[in-house]
Amino acid sequence: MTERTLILVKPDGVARGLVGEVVSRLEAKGLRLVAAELRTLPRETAEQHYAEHAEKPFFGSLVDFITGGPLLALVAEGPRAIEAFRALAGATDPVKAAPGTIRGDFALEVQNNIVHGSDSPESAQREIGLFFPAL
Ligand code: IDP
Repeated sequence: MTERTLILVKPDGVARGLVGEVVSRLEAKGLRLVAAELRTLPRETAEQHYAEHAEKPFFGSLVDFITGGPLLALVAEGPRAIEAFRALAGATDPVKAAPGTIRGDFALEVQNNIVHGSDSPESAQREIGLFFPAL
């Protein structure tokens, strides 16, 4: 059964020239791109996207970071796409992420961890609706 997931190459990933690397890895895995757009997020969209973290101490910094430059928003699909991309991304904390994963290979700081991938079918539906309402 095909599933869709929302993926972001966050502003740190775009600034560091890692868009090609991320897209190449997900395509090599067999995920298929359905939508892609480079954009700078308004604060309101960022706050909605990360609403579950609104009470966390790092929320303000996270919103500053994710709105601080262009990001690449993607929708990809494939069998178990959500879990498949989370496995490619690696653990949230890049120091704990396994080498061979995107975060494990390219990041050191928990906030600036290169990519986002939806974590459940409910999140994917909500996030795809937020970023690509026409899909
Ligand atoms: P995920 O992106 O692996 O799903 P979440 O726990 O949902 O991880 O956190 C969302 C994002 O918030 C992370 O990807 C990271 O950018 C940031 N973040 C998470 N925990 C911290 C923290 O302790 N300090 C700063 N930023 C954090």
